[in-house]
Amino acid sequence: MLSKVSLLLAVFLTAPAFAAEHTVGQKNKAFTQKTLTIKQGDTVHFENQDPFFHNVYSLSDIQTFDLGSYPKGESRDVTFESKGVIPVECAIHPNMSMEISVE
Ligand SMILES: [Cu+2]
Repeated sequence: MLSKVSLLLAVFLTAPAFAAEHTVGQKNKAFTQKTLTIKQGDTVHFENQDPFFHNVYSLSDIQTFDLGSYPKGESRDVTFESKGVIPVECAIHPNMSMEISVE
């Protein structure tokens, strides 16, 4: 019984205290930040602020994702579960790129 309580406590104590949320815009065919440092478990909202479609994807070994293409005013979310530096790009505009550092 005691060991079960200890295990639960250990899991609780090692979990991130608060998962934060961040917003990165896509504006003038660029991400509004070239780099963003976040904590493991945080969520990033990628918000399209341009009057045309953008995409968000990463081919990183750390976390691969593709949020598809979406228009102005929409945002899509990624929760980053693993530590490392993750390059993020837009498939529609090859010059658009940024990096997310998950600590
Ligand atoms: Cu784009």
